[in-house]
Amino acid sequence: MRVYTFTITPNNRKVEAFVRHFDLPVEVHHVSFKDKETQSPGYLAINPMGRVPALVDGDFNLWESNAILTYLATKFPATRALPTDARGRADVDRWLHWQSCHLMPAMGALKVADEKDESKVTPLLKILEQQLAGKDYLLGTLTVADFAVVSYLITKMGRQLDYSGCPNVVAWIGRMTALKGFVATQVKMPPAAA
Ligand SMILES: N[C@@H](CCC(=O)N[C@@H](CS)C(=O)NCC(=O)O)C(=O)O
Repeated sequence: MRVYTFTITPNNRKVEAFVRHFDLPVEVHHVSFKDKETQSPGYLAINPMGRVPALVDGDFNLWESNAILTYLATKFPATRALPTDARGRADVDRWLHWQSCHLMPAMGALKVADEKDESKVTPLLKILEQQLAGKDYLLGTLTVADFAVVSYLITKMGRQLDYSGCPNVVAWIGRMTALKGFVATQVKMPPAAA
């Protein structure tokens, strides 16, 4: 099994952190944007969107980061990162959809608004704060949903949000970033030129 990724973005980091956290037998291949690898015919045959991440498992190609997360958690049940009962699974799906339908656009709007307009993100942080009350992870125990959501909050922009009034979120981000998978996928920026 092979995953094509580019660690630095949240959709990629969530997948790579999951693979590394659980030491999954998945080869991690970092694509070269410089060489336009994601636009090559070979890669487009894997992912016609020409984006990363993507996963190849034998003759099965899968793209969309959250689909990759749930696939990996299903293939490797020892991760215990995806509930199998209907309600638990629906709960995970809820947070995965929330991440892609609400959190991601809100973070995108922030970028467009020159990183100053937090009006769309702040209410989402309050929802997370509520959800995390009395819990170590979004659903109590560690699931793929934690990987998907936190990856957006630990981007450069995510780290600059106003977390006042969100102690549960701050503690959870601390727990998540201490996980082996997130430590292993920290991007080391080159030192700024003097
Ligand atoms: N919804 C997709 C988004 C994939 C995506 O947009 N990937 C970006 C990096 S986060 C990419 O490959 N961008 C390069 C490009 O558009 O050429 C997912 O969650 O996997």
